[in-house]
Amino acid sequence: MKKDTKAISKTLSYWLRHAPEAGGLVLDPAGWAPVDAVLTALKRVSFDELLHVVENNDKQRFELSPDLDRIRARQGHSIEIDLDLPSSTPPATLYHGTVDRFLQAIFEGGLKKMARHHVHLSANLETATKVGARRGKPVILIVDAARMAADGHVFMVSSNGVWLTEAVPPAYLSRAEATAA
Ligand code: HQG
Repeated sequence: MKKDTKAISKTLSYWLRHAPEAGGLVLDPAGWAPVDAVLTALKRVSFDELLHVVENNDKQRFELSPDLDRIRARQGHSIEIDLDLPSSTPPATLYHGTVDRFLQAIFEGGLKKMARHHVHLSANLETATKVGARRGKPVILIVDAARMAADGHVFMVSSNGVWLTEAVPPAYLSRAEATAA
């Protein structure tokens, strides 16, 4: 009876962030897909099950429009989407979790958005540690967001609390002392 919510979530991430055509979907410029079309593409998933996936997703990756007619990913796209987020003043310090093998390139060229639309930063160490741990032993970088903002760098915060910016030059980066196992 219970569908695999994790599998549905992965499929949704793929369609809504990277490859809408794989689900036969067309996203509007802000990344919204019609819920009807998503349900048709998912096959045998009811609206209630979709709602369950959206509400229980561990990182609140998806959101529904207030009228429940449309769904989108809150961030993390590789396709061209205008999330239309206002710029926000960041906390003085933000964190980025990565791994040792990227450090040299990061300290030379700064944090880059790579395949995504923005560099993703976290307001807390715990989240950054989890993000880094996806790739191996996490290494945490401290971002001097206060100084970046003072120097004119623009920050946005997604509706699920991820801090986004274009790039973080090396001058604003330092390595946190290793605490994570
Ligand atoms: C690294 C997940 C070499 C960067 C997470 C990272 C997050 C560089 C990787 C969200 C570099 C990009 C984002 C440079 C950055 N040279 N490597 N100059 N600049 N890197 O996945 O921040 O599950 O695109 O350190 O929880 O790891 O998708 O970014 O290791 O919130 O919802 O290049 O993805 O959320 O990797 O993760 P990613 P990220 P979701």
